[in-house]
Amino acid sequence: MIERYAFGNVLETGAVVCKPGCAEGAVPFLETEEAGRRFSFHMGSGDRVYGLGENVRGINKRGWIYESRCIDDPYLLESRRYLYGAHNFLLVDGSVRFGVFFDCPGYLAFDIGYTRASLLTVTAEEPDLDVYIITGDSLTDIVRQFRTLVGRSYIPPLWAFGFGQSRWGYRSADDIREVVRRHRELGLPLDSVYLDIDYMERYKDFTVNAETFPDFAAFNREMKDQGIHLVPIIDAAVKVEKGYPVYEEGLEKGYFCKKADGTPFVGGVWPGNSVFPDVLNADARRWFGQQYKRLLDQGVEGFWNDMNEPSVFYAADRLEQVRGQLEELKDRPADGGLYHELASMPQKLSNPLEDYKTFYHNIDGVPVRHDRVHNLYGCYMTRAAGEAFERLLPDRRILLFSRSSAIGMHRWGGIWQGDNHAWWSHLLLNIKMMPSLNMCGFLYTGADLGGFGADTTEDLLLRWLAFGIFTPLMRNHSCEGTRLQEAYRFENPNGFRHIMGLRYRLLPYLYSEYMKAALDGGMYFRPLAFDYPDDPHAPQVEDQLLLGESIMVAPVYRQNADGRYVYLPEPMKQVRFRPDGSVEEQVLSQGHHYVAIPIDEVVLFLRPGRLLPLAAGGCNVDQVDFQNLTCIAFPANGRAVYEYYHDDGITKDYENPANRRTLRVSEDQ
Ligand code: MIG
Repeated sequence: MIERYAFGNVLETGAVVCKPGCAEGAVPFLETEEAGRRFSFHMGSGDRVYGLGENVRGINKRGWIYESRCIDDPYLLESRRYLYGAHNFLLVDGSVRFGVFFDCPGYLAFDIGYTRASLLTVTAEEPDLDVYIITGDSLTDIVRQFRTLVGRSYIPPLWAFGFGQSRWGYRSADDIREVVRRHRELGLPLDSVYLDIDYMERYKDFTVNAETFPDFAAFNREMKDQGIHLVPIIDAAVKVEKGYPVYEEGLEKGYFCKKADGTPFVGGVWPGNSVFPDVLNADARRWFGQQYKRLLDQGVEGFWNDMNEPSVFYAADRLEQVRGQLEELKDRPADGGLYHELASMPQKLSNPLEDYKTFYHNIDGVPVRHDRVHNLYGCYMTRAAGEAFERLLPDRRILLFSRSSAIGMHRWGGIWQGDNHAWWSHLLLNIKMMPSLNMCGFLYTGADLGGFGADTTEDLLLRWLAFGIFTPLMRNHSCEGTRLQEAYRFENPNGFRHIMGLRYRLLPYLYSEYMKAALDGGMYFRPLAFDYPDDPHAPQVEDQLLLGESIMVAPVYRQNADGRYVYLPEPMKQVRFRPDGSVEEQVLSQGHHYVAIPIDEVVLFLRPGRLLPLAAGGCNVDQVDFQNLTCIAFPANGRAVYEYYHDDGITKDYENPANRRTLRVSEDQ
């Protein structure tokens, strides 16, 4: 059951697709204070709190304070309270069980036992919001209802489930050719190469540098002939430059965010002084979305939207102030005071939270100050693109994912998990974030495999890939200036070939599970406690995940570990994929086991009565045969079944009953 409680003047966020009427009376479970500003819940000692999508720390969110306040900060540290997204959905389980969604466009704080260990308090900066309370038979049931409320998750084309190679630093078509050549030479599978900001002409959105990428359309064709899709980045900010059509046209039509005096807000990002498309305005959004056509027309079929928190290195006005302050310091004698003044200058230059108060959106003719709707910006930038694709190519799927997001955006695109580091702790963070995001509707997601910042190591990349082969978005991406981390840079290409190749053997299962999760409101990744609610150990396990109906994964995330302890809530079949191509099956009893997992092997666990379909593999998605499957089974009472989904992976005929069939194995056959 879903009930909606409205407070204040609710601003439409677009998160919900079918809004129930307003419920009367007090919000169940929560104490409400100050008419919509604060909600609290007394947690029983064993209660668990799940949700919040993209954020730091564990699957159980108890014991910390989190916020919704999308920001570009490339240090995903445990001490942070908010990252790039705003995912205001919580699930409480224990003495009572309910889901709660706070539908609002502004800042929120979730104090989940931080100030007082037993108290959960949600505080809204603006008391204008809808609160949805969802009750149901199980956590999965509540999530399913929530997902009906917010609408079907984004579905990418099938090729986007292949492996993608990326790096901030590929500068030319020849750089890209080299990446493809090395993968093909070593038999490392590859379906896409990502273009970071350097493909553009001086960081201008929707342009291509004609010197480094001559004839971009021909280059796209050349790559597609080799089974490769190019996926360019699009930044939120538009360069201020006379004669640049996107700038000129947007300016003339008044489509950029404006300051109180009516002039466009100017901030510095990669292209230098830039303006910000008012994607919350319907006309501006349509116009911005239409710009993607410039690249679609040259054969592009996928995009990643970046810097859309929006990221502002400096507001032009603030920069001028700081310049003035520097001027004043010119003649000051050098001493400790001067040092501290100067050392604090970078922080003074960039204060996005203050700068967000200095510009406005035009929402249906009403000026709305940015900070009040801040968390919707990335969501609406991606929606602009998604809506444009529906207009321009209604029958085709286009790959689209974003850095910043809010619930609602899950209908238009996926997300990647931002600027992580090549740290073992961030591999674990990646594992924990997956189910939290899935609850909130974000299914097409993954982290930068190998780590974005800092230097990776061969073993970290191998272990990370051994988890990454299970995440819908599987992309190796890294930052300029860090150690080169394409699989072919390391000593042991066999290990990489085996692990990355396994993705293509598992693809029929992974795609089938993705589609069922999207179409039926399920979770692709689930914490153990969701499926084994009566198992007292299950809620303790945050480093193993159930994936779809058949399997459990238990990645290694510690350096120099030769395996790990795995908890089995029921007997399961351990399936070991060895580098020589052989598959070893062994039934393990319920309980704890130490499982040896050499650096170039992958182990997963098959549940009783279930099947795991496998394909022969391939070096890109086109080569995978989704019809001729072999099945690994763990029969219970002599039978194992699996509901298999497959479709053409290109069009949107999702509901066709021919897409689903039941695979069965019985022991007496
Ligand atoms: O200020 O485009 O998260 O993936 O490589 C950094 C360069 C801008 C941040 C993205 C990252 C990307 C990088 N971008």
